[in-house]
Amino acid sequence: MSTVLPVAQRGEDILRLKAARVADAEFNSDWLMQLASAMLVTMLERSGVGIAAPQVYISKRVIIVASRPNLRYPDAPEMDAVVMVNPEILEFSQATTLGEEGCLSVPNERGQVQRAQSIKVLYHTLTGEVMESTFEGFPARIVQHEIDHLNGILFVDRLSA
Ligand code: K1U
Ligand code: ZN
Repeated sequence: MSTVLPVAQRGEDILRLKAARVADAEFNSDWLMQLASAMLVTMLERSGVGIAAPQVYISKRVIIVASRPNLRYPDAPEMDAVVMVNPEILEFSQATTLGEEGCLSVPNERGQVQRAQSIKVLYHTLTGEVMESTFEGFPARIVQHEIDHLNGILFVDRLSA
């Protein structure tokens, strides 16, 4: 049983670091499995659609993406949660889209952020398998938001004046 973890809030240094890659020796480890499980429980408890390890005070390149329809994106697909380790965006579409974002680390603030409409992502599973997937629309937005967290960027940094 995983515990709900505290979520780092805007202003805390951990959110501004570039997170470290997960090492080969960490794949399939109890530690990595427990981290992913605790991140999932924390995301669900906060009703989030994504979460990144730095938000739970672990500066490692692990994210979870779990799109579902919501008030802002009623047509968003319902996804099983996907855990991505060491994700890298290989391709950004030229087409961009403006859409509303929120953040578990920036409570009570929402903003319009311009993001690529679709992206191709390479990532590892928890066991180290290499995957390549294309995401469109709201799921692509969540992936970009979460990878920003791994690079110390918050959505508020991307708001146009
Ligand atoms: O990383 C996070 O802080 C989680 C964040 C993910 C996210 C939401 C919206 C756009 C991009 C990334 C959240 O889950 S915020 C809460 C939320 O469920 C939500 C907010 C705005 C629109 C839809 C959902
Ligand atoms: Zn966030």
